[in-house]
Amino acid sequence: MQHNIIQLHEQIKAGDFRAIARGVTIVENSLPGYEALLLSLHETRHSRVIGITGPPGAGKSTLVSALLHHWLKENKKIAVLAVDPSSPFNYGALLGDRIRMSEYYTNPNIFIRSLATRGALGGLSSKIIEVTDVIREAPFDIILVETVGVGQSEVEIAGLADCTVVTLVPEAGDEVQTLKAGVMEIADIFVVNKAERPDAEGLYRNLRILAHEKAGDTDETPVVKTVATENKGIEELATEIDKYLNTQKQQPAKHLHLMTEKCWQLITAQRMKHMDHNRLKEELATAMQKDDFNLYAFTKDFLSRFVK
Ligand SMILES: Nc1nc2c(ncn2[C@@H]2O[C@H](COP(=O)(O)OP(=O)(O)OP(=O)(O)O)[C@@H](O)[C@H]2O)c(=O)[nH]1
Ligand SMILES: [Mg+2]
Repeated sequence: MQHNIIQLHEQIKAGDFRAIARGVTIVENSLPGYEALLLSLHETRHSRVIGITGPPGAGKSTLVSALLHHWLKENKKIAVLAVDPSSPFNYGALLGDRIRMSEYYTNPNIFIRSLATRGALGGLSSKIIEVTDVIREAPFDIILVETVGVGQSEVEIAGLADCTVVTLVPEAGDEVQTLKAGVMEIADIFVVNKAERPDAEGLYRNLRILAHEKAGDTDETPVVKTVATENKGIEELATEIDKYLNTQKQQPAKHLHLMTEKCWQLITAQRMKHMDHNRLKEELATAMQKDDFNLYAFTKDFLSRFVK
């Protein structure tokens, strides 16, 4: 391994913020040393990854900020990773309300980073997994990862977090009936945010019913009502997260399941690395001109040339 990567790894393990930021940049952009750094990571860290996901505007950042504030009071060391944030200044602005900005930039207990990997080659989810694992190497107690999405992307991040919090808002009330089965699968905790709204109760009840139906002989997925902007329900949410993480420790089968999901994402990304959607389209356009065009023959040939 390159000497500088060994050194960087040591600094990350020691919790040096500049080294962590550098490590994230290397991995995010697949810079030299990228693979060596990932290969040097250990799997014995104790930090817990909490995924906060949900549709755009559901209040994920506000929730993250409220949770962050809550845990800071307990002297926890926390990293926040925001994926595809609508505004890179989101957290700065949000935290500004709660913590003095100067403190936020110098507080040794908070590391905040956003990842703008829209359209990343090899897929976004593998990048999030890799970056999270780099941050996990540092001595944080908690890593909060905010990702946008309802649907596929949620399913993709299933293996990322030790605890996945799916955040919904009352407007989603009718959609709950049609929520993809995958979303039910990945939610360890549901949050009904903006719960001060009158229709929140309906969503809450629907989710409780769904959680009950899904449960079988395991515990029901908790549903927590929050008003993130007013810190309401945050304590309860933090308690549910703690509770979930504590029971999860005794569930090796779940851990194995999450690891399998993560590994699957990484394999998919590796296999797709040389794929190029535009190129595929161009080649198809040419191939389809021929009378003897066969999609399966084309696919076989394309794969043999691009998947190593
Ligand atoms: N009324 C009300 N507004 C809220 C609540 N929580 C968040 N908001 C507001 O909802 C808007 C979106 O909040 P964000 O925290 O940025 O939502 P987000 O899910 O992170 O949004 P994206 O990252 O853009 O997907 C902001 O104007 C918040 O102030 C809440 O509990 N009640
Ligand atoms: Mg946000």
